[in-house]
Amino acid sequence: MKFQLNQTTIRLHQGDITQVAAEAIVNAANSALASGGGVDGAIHRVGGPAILAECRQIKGGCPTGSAVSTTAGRLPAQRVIHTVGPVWQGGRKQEAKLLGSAYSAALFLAEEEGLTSIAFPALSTGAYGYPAEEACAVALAAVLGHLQWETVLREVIFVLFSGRDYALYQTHLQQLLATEPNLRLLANEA
Ligand code: AR6
Repeated sequence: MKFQLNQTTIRLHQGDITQVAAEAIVNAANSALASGGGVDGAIHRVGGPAILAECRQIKGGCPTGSAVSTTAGRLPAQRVIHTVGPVWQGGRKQEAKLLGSAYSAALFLAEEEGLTSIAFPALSTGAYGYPAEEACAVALAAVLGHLQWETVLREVIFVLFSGRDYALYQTHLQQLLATEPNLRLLANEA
């Protein structure tokens, strides 16, 4: 499904983020930038050892809510943007703020590097336990908020692993059509 907001297309895609040919793909990393499971495991497995080698050179790792970038190794993307969402602790530990900040930091970094397309997984909703629905609302608010401003980004892709997450994003974006004056539906098909 495709939407348009100002100059940028927002696309929903169901599948594996390592197969997406966006200029930047976002990794759901941890603060130590140590390879883990989920999206992170898949990115290092498919992208090869050059990504972890570069992660190890980054002093201070990547605090929660921030982002750093590395080569994409053998992935079809040009760059991997590693960002760290919060671990869900019940909702009163600034999780929403930190999750929004993880999305924003990745968008700013992509822009700084002149990248025009970026693909996000559903940050924090796997090993970090953030409830999918709340996380979807935060992700869309952060991205749509960012796209109100001048940007070099021409495409933002939300890559959802499950049909359930895809449907969640679809429903939420359709609801936003009513309240977001600059958002419009481009195409219904995936
Ligand atoms: N492509 C797209 N989405 C995926 C893929 C994939 N290949 N694999 C899983 N997902 P997670 P987190 C979905 O756990 O919660 C790692 O160990 C998955 O279904 O990857 O931010 C890191 O090293 C879920 O909806 O990230 C960290 O320690 C979403 O991606 C920690 O996990 C995020 O799940 C980060 O946890």
